Amino acid sequence: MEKKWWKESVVYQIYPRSFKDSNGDGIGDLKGITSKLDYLKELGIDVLWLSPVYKSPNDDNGYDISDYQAIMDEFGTMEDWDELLAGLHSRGMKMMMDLVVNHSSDEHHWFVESRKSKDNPYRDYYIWRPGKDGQEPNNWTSFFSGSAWQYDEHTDEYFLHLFSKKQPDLNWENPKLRQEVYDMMTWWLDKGIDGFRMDVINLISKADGLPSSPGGKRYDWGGDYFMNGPRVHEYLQEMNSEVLSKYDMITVGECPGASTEDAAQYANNEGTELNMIFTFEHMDIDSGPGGKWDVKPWKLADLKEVMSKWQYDLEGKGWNSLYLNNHDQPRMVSRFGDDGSYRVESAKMLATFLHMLKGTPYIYQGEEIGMTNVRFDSIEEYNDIEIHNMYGEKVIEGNEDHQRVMEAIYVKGRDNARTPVQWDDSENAGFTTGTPWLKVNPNYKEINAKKALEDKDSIFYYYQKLIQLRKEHDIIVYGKYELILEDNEQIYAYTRSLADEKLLVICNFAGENATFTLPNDLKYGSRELLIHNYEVDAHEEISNFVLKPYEARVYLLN
Ligand code: TEU
Ligand code: CA
Repeated sequence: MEKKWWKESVVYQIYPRSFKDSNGDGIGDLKGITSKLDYLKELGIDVLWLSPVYKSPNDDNGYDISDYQAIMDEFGTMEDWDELLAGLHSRGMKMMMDLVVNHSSDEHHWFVESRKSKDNPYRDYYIWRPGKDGQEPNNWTSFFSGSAWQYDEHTDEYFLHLFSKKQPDLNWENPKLRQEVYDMMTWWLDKGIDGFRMDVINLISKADGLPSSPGGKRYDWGGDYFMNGPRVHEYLQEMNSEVLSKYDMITVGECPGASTEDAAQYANNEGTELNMIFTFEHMDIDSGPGGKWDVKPWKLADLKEVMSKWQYDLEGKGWNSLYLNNHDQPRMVSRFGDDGSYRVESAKMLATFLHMLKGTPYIYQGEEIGMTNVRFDSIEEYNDIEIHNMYGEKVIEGNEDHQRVMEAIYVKGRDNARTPVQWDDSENAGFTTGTPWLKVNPNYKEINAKKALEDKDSIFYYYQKLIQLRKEHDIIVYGKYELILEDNEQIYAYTRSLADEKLLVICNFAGENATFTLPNDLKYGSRELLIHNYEVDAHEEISNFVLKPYEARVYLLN
């Protein structure tokens, strides 16, 4: 068990556009974040992950970067950024920047040059191919619907874009491009940042020859040819030796389609690549064979299986990251809990479940006050490019039922997570004095940070307690995980073990009472209730008891 500060940390993710607007233009900004640093300190988080704040035409809200070394005008200036970093550091918090280098914006000067001619020095910074029989070079579909290739008349070739057509993929095969990326990373690290969250970093190496997917559709999923590709570990090891190994920093790679075997290499204990990765496996348990928008009810058995697999498979080999939502995912309380009658109880239960697992926990803005999904009446009220492209393909071109697609958006759409943070019960939830870029969730009068701070039993203070416990008990960070009561359909229970101590984590995922029975082989001398989301009678025996809806308890056993 090697001790590391980034294992002991809790990370808080900010999606700057939606966090806090300081100047009334309706868009969250850097000064807005700086004005809330005391709030974050009060919560107790260690590291702030800032979703992209770089110059961008905002086709994908900053994940399309046109200048990696400048700040987006709407978010402020480099001086504002310096002030934010200083504000974090002076309060003992760290800053992790988003690194988006699988692709850039088509407005990045590299791409502006690249498309000029086939012999331009920047041509090979991107992935250009001639068409095949008057069609795209292969049949890959983009994450955001349609072909992953865009034709460019000027040089009569196509360029690859796994995301929007304004996000051309960078060509990592080109050592010059790689060096530019490393230099840029070094520049930020020398400015004093403490880490990087790396956007879809396991997509940077594409299979030789870019073969078409064997699936029969016009545009088909080609993930086998670009997820965890042939040279990805080589690139990350190079990045590690050129940049990462020179700093005491935190790194997390976003890795859709990575298995635990892949993860054991990306996040290996020897530290030759990254500290940890984001898996997507638990985010897929409510998707049918048709993918993300093919919504199906999820099962506790699936959650147990996926989470336990990641806990067991990385034990002694690598480190996990822990999250239940982010800017791309629905709100966790709406998805895995109950955002109606048991919103507070279930939000606390889910937080307990996640923070007691082995790994570094990530909190997404608004999670700490139990923010929920949103339902807008019309498609026009949505902003997300993924939602609009999908709606266009399915409803406008594909004649699917409008209402059915809207229902899927209500459950899975990324804008669920992107409505402005609800600060108080004043107009627009105190997010802006102007008109917010995306509508505020109408439940802000009930759910907001001001109210949470005034209520000692709020979700906010529950998170504060969870984070404090992490600082007080090594076992929460380093204890070994073991699933118990595997077949129980209501309760997810597990233990963590370190030296003579055991942590017993009991979470009722059901909206009704559930009976907990302690496994016979779990012996202990003394016990201490560390955290709980309902009143508990101190003398209650734990060999057998009834849990209330969404009840969670953590016992420390000796
Ligand atoms: O996301 C990549 C990714 O694979 C998914 O999260 C994807 O956007 C979503 O599930 C679609 O269903 C990263 C960023 O987190 C996301 O915001 C960006 O749009 C995307 O990369 C492109 O940069
Ligand atoms: Ca603003």
